[in-house]
Amino acid sequence: MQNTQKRVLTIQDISAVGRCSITVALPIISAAGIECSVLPTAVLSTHTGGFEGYTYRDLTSDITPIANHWKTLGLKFDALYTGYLGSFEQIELVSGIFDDFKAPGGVVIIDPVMADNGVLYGGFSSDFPAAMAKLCAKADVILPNLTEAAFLLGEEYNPAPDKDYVDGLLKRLRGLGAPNVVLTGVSFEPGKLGIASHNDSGTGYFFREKIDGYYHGTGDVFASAFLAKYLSKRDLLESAGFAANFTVSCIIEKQKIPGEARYGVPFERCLGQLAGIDK
Ligand code: PXL
Repeated sequence: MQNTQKRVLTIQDISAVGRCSITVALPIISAAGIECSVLPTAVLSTHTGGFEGYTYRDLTSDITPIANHWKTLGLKFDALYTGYLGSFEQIELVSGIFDDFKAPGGVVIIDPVMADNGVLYGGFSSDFPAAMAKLCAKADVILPNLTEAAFLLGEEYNPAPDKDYVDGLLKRLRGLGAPNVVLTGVSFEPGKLGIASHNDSGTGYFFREKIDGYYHGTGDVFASAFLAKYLSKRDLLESAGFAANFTVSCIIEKQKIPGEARYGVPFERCLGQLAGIDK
């Protein structure tokens, strides 16, 4: 048994219903044996992807007092992980939190949640991606999907990427400043879907059989499982492959249970796969 336990801070919203952001990150990271602290940036009654009339309580003004209290405790985190951030001001504050709370040897992992299938999520203005790109310069690892990658770079979305395009995209993403990039939603042939990774050691790919359909919250499942594995192994492609396999397991469970996509995937049934990966 190790005599230390890794400690993570995740900074994103609480969507009370719909299995995404903190309600996904906290259980997944905890199941991997890692302590997970949370900095909630907003509380919503549901996420914004498929529900009408959701409530939104902005917690931006709580961020600095929370951080100030933590400073008095001398807290540091082995990883800081951000997902959905709701405003320019939150991006600015989060940037300062990276500076103040990253432990020596710690990592910043940014999932630049803001878009999918060629379009920005509702509520994000067209200049938001540039601010997110600036934040990404402070990350050790960024985890965009293909749409977010295009928005981060100010490029047109390419709905049918080939390998040359993806290889170029990975290099341009790295040019934003993060030394490790994992691109999700990559497909070069019908029936296969996966990820591409890129860092100093080179470019790697990992594919699984494509499962048709839309599964809400799987980006957050992927990012949380990636973080859990990466913290113990620090191997980019292996961690991304592990997270892809975990996400596919959750989708397979979803297919066994009838239910609306907007309520997310039953990752709870797969948490056992995470036990012991911190060792
Ligand atoms: O799963 C990403 C996510 C997180 N938080 C909120 C969202 C979404 C995606 O729609 O709406 C509030």
